[in-house]
Amino acid sequence: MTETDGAERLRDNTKFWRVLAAAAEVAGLLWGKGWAERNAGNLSFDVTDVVPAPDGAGVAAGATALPRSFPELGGRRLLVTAAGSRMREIAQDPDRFCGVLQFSPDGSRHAVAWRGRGTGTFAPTSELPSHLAIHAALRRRQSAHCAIVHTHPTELLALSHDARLKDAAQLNRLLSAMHPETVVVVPDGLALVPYLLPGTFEQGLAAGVAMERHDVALWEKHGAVAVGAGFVEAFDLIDTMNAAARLLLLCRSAGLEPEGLTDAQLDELRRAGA
Ligand code: 2HA
Ligand code: ZN
Repeated sequence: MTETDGAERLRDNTKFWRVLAAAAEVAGLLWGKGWAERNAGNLSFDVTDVVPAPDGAGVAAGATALPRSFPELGGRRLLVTAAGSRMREIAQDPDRFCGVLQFSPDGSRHAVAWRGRGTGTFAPTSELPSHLAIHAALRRRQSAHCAIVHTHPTELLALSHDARLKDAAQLNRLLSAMHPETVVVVPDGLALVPYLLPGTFEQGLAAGVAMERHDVALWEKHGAVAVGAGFVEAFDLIDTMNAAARLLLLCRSAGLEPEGLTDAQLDELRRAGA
């Protein structure tokens, strides 16, 4: 399909516009939270079941070749935010700052199937490797989750600079003791991904591995990422974990060492949620 045909076909696609509306809503929340300086953060959504396959379904030979293929993504379509786009802009104009990528049947290449309104060309987010690796992990998990949110949540990031908190179990214990809600909303806790150069394939693959068993991950000294049925659900996971981090830092900055929930109280919470 040409990009113009794509726009024609998507005009009356209510489900597609709902995805864009949710992207706009969450982009506004991220900006409002102060987690989205300049072009920080990016979003993606597997729209394979929402956006029909382009005519001829093939991805032209001129399509972008990936450094490695993601067979799980073969033939699929992903909505992704544009390189350099700002969350505060996406909140206003989601159809201008998002595009749809169509993957080749073997998942080794992608082409722009829809480039958004008003832009000459569409270049996907610099964090595309992590989005691809995480969507591939979701397919391997046979997850129904379609949405990925990456952002820079201030308090979680501050904690990721604490050299004493390099161990995910220890960090999760600390966060859940601060805030019962974390046990309810993120029962498996978050994964910790050691710092790697943002936007690299190496970082993306590490992000994908972390999401094999988790719905939310903290990327050391960089940001957080979460998956969910929709953008709002993914946002909620980061928001809940960040609330626990904020409480911890607030206590510490007030000079008090928080008592936290006891092991017995945490066990009781887990049993209640099970
Ligand atoms: O898209 O968040 O990690 C900008 C970033 C880089
Ligand atoms: Zn980032």
